[in-house]
Amino acid sequence: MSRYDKRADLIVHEHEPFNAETGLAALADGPLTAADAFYVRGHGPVPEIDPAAWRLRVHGLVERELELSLETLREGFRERDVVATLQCAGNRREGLIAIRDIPGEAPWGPGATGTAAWTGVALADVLALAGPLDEGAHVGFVGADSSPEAEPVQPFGGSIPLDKACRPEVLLAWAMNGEPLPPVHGAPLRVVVPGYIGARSVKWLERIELRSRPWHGYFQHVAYRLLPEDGAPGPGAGMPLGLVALNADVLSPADGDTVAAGPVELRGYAFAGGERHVARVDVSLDGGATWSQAELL
Ligand SMILES: Nc1nc2c(c(=O)[nH]1)N[C@H]1C(S)=C(S)[C@@H](COP(=O)(O)O)O[C@H]1N2
Ligand SMILES: [Mo]
Repeated sequence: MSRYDKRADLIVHEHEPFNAETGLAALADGPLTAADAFYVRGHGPVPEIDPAAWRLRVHGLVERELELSLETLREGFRERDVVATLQCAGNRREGLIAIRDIPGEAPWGPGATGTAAWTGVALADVLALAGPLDEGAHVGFVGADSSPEAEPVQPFGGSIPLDKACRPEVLLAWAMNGEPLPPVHGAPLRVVVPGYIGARSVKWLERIELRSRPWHGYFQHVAYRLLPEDGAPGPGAGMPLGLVALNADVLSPADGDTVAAGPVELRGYAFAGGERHVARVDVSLDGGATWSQAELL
């Protein structure tokens, strides 16, 4: 066990704030990723939160402002379970950096992703109680952590469109794989937005703000954006990232491994956010010259 009760086989990119990806063997182990193997992406120190004093504020373009304790969330709303993949927008950045450097960003391999069973309440149920006003088109989330990486220094935040927020798979979660949510993963409560880049699944959630426009904070208006080839990062430059783009990787055998002649069982993942389900997987053994459809086991 290392820091934050993580297994020793995590690949640590940064110690403070703690940033580490799931070991490839752990990721290839099965469809669910154990909490002690799950990747961690943080932009500031893990905040210390007293769960008894903690409240979730829901405000902005709503009929009724809410202030909810954990007890009210647990007792006042229907509990739901969702199995969902989180994937950092920086997943597999190592491969991009091999082509052109991305200054100041960690060279994440294919392990900045993981799938867990999350338990909590549907964001939609909480929003229904608050009553979004007609002008409310985006749902903003703010965490309790403060990020010195942001300009100016500010809490981590982001937003998703209201129509996504009202879908039943978007959770306010207090448990991960049947255990209380670990502090490093956002306890006492985090958002889980299946299909969107991990950055929208805000940890240590303190505030939900109904807005007419997308989130204007650093982590959506400046960072986590897609830039044209010759574009420079800056406020509003490029387009905000949203749904995770279709991507895939082979986890085992590892790059450079020698394998015996004959059939080889490959392990890996293919994932696309939103309604674009992965229909098939093709494999090339000759660097992309020819492809054959994989038989999925
Ligand atoms: N409050 C807060 N929420 C956050 C972050 C953060 O730094 N602070 N990082 C985001 C990013 S970029 C990702 S990829 C996921 C990672 O979630 P995990 O650390 O539980 O794997 O959390 C997101 N939520
Ligand atoms: Mo991320």
